[in-house]
Amino acid sequence: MTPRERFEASTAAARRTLCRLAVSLRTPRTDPIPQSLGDRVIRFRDPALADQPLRPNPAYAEPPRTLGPAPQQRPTNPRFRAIGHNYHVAHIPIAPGTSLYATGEVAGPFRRNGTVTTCWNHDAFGYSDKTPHLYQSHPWVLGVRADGSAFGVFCETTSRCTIDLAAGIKFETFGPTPAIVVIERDHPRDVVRALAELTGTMPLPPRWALGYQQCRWSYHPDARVREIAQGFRDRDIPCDVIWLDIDYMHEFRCFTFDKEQFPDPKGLNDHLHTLGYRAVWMIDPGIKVDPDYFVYQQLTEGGYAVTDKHGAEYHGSVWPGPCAFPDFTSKQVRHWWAGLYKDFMATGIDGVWNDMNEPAVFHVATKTMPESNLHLADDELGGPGPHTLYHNVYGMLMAQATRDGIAAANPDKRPFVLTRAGYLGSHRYAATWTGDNLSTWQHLHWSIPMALNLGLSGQPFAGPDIGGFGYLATPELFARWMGIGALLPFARGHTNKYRDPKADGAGVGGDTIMPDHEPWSFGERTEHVCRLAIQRRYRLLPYLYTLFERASRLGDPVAQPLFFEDPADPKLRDAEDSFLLGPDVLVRARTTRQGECDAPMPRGDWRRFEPAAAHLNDPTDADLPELFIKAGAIVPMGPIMNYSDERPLDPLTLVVALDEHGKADGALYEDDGDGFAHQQGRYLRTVYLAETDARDVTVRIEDESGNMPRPTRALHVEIITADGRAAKATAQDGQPITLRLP
Ligand code: NBV
Repeated sequence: MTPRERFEASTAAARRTLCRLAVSLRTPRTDPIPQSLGDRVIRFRDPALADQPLRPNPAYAEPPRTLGPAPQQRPTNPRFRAIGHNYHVAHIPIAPGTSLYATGEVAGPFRRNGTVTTCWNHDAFGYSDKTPHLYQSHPWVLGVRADGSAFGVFCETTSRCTIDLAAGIKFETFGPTPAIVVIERDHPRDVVRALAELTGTMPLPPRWALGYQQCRWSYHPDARVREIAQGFRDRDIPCDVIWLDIDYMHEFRCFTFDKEQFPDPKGLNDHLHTLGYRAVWMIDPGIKVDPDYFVYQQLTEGGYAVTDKHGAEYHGSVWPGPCAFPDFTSKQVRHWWAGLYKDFMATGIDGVWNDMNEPAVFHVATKTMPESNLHLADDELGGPGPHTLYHNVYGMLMAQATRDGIAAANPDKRPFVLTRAGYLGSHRYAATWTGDNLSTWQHLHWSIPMALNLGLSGQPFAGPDIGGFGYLATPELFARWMGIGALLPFARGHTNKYRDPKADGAGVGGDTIMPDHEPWSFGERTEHVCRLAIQRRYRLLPYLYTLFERASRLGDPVAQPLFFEDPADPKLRDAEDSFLLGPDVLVRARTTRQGECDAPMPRGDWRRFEPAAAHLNDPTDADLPELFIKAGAIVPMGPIMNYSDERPLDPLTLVVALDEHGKADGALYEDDGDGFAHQQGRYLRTVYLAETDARDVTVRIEDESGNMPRPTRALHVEIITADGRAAKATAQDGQPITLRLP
């Protein structure tokens, strides 16, 4: 059967099922039907609709198995209500003192109580806290009760839905009957881990993707790309990745190169590689309608495009003018799309950036394709159906196909994809950024809570456009933003092409070109702060990589909210300008022009440390967030490098903060930084332990695992004492080392 025949057969079947399922106006029922999906993971169904088949949901890494009925009475029992067969409400009451988080990619307050978020992927240039929906959909809420115990609620729907947190948790869905899945745990971190058991974890990215990355819309022609790349090296500002935005394409045709401006993409990528860079190039979903263009030819010949409600190829306008859109809901189409990356990647491209995949469409009020458009959708996704069912997962499925494509093109390398649109679970395929923010203090402030809420929604690899995308940054704002952005999981500077975003309301068309937004574009002082900010990131890379490995194994967010440290402390619940990097490092940032950091410190003893600047209190460093290490922790650091694999990790520095018992410990994870040998055991995980005997502190290896040999290297130990003094000593890694406390 061709995809189209299959589609027609199944839409007829779907229509028959819908008729059978149509329900009339019903009165509310209060006893949901609970099924166990695992230890304290319960799926609730509306009792009135329990005979209806549930639609599969692509948030799950594997379809979850039901293990039988679950106990009836829980504080989080949802109450269901339905009107007709297409409108459902699930209400989950919350106890006083419960704080709510997550809800995916959202601007506005970090704690989400009182907010309403709509899940409907949307091209949201210059968004604000009033924008109902941004680029991604995560119908998922994390609740932290007064006693610090926690729960998570997932509304199993891909349709448009609102998450109303005004009074308890209310999901309103506009589509087929959803089930509600509730996860109960004693600590919020464990809820996020349990979510990762259902939705999968982020695969370990290549280490270079943790470095600083430089983008703009667009660096062109190729000589400008080379100039930017050289600019970082000449100024000793570390940078791992240069990004190529849409202007490299021939008239915005994906998988082509502009012959005049980019005559030799392979030569350009080779050159970037020589300087130690990786190159990430953009691919959008809109395929120019042009019978002479090979991608469009294959798309139409295969019948791979999304169609309108009559079954004709749908065309919507994007960058190249009228475009057709691959139907990523079909495995066959994803396979075809993946294949397109073979030649593209052969030019030496290292990673791919999927933009506009909400999918964004120009010149229509909805900014996307009609909801009546039709998708081929495989049975695993729920079978053929209208765009309204698949809109929110379109971007995730595109990222999946992209990841498959670049993995097949470079089977020995870890794929790196960045996606703008996403759905709960898209961390399995791609990292993300928070879209077209603006160069304002408000947007700088939001960048922390946005990354935190994405982390609590299962996406650990996220960050903002550093400096802000729209508008011209000021030197002060840019410096401050770099200080913060360089400590968030995904660290990329980016800016708009045009300076006047009002030109057509979408940042397009104004003819004033945005001035440069590189770290050196705002004068010497800003350049100095940016250099320090990025150097800090590179010194912390061994720790960051250890956190990413933990995220890929357990699902822990890399950037974590302060309340992870003490979930029962109500004072930590609203912290927006301070966050934890993993369990052991605390970041306190200034996100307003004049003000100081507002957040309280969590309990316990935290000590200032400074990885890059010469002095803790250098006045030019006031733009950099303060960094603290937790008493009882050991944080591994590396040397400053121009790029992440410029040199081996030598010397390895251990920053040690002893607790009140004179002890500390901490882990370091290492592997080749790329490839898959780590999956066969070629890694080294070392747990270092510091113990005190009178005034002597001995630091030694407590545990090691993995079969990567320990590199021969120097070990620097720095003990930060409670009064801020430091004891330092050097030895050979692998040997115990003893220091006298000052
Ligand atoms: O490809 C151009 C831009 C890109 O730079 C930006 O990061 C995306 O979010 N893209 C949006 C399309 C144009 C936006 C106005």
